[in-house]
Amino acid sequence: MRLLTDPGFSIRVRSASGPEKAGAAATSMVTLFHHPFCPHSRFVRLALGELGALVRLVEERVWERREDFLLLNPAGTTPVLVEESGPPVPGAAAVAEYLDETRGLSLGAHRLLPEDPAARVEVRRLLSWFNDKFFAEVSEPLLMERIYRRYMPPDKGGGPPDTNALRAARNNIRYHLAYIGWLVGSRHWLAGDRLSYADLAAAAHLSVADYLGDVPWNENEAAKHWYARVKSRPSFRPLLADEIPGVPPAPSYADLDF
Ligand SMILES: N[C@@H](CCC(=O)N[C@@H](CS)C(=O)NCC(=O)O)C(=O)O
Repeated sequence: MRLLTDPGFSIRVRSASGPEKAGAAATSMVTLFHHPFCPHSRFVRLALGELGALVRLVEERVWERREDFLLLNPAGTTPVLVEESGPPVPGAAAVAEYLDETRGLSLGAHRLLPEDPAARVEVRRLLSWFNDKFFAEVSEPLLMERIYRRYMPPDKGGGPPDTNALRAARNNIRYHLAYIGWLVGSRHWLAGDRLSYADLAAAAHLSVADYLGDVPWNENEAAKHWYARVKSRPSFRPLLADEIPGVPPAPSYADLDF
């Protein structure tokens, strides 16, 4: 696969309110081992973007089970965040907690994991909803069948997509979309009044399906409007520039006014 973000390529991801608000995150570079279409990695890129962090992206093809990568994360999964001063942080949930612990306060009232314990529970509940449930039911089968299998050698699971898995994912996404629409019917953002990790996780997973043209946006206007709000944030821009050779994005993927 052509590298979509060259290893070693650094990007400054600015927060909506400008880099000055990024606090400590603005001065220290982090390295993210990721795949451009791994939704958990996309979630971390969005969180880093909201924090205004300076990020070096290293693309990882997990099916190669590279030894140096397994040393960072024995599970062999992306994402993994590495900072000079600390241990590798594996997995979206651990990274979310780590970023909150090390940088959350710099966002003040815009902290992505709110201060109130009850509000934190709701954000964590929805974070798991998207990173675990939505992933298992929708984004993992789409990613595996439509993207990863294209590039995996046959002995590692490469080959044509399993159409039954795709059909199930395309059916499952419909009730998730309805749930998002229901949530934003009574709240401004998914977990409450403010943008949180819940919005970033939901949008990250949906963005993979959206690239592939597998989101039936016409079924839920409220969910569509919520997604348009998240998609318009500066933190989302780098994701909209990602492309997979041989799999062009759906026409509305990068369109902020879709
Ligand atoms: N619980 C982990 C799951 C990460 C995960 O499943 N990543 C996928 C790509 S999005 C992966 O690396 N799959 C390869 C494998 O499971 O071996 C997280 O939340 O980050």
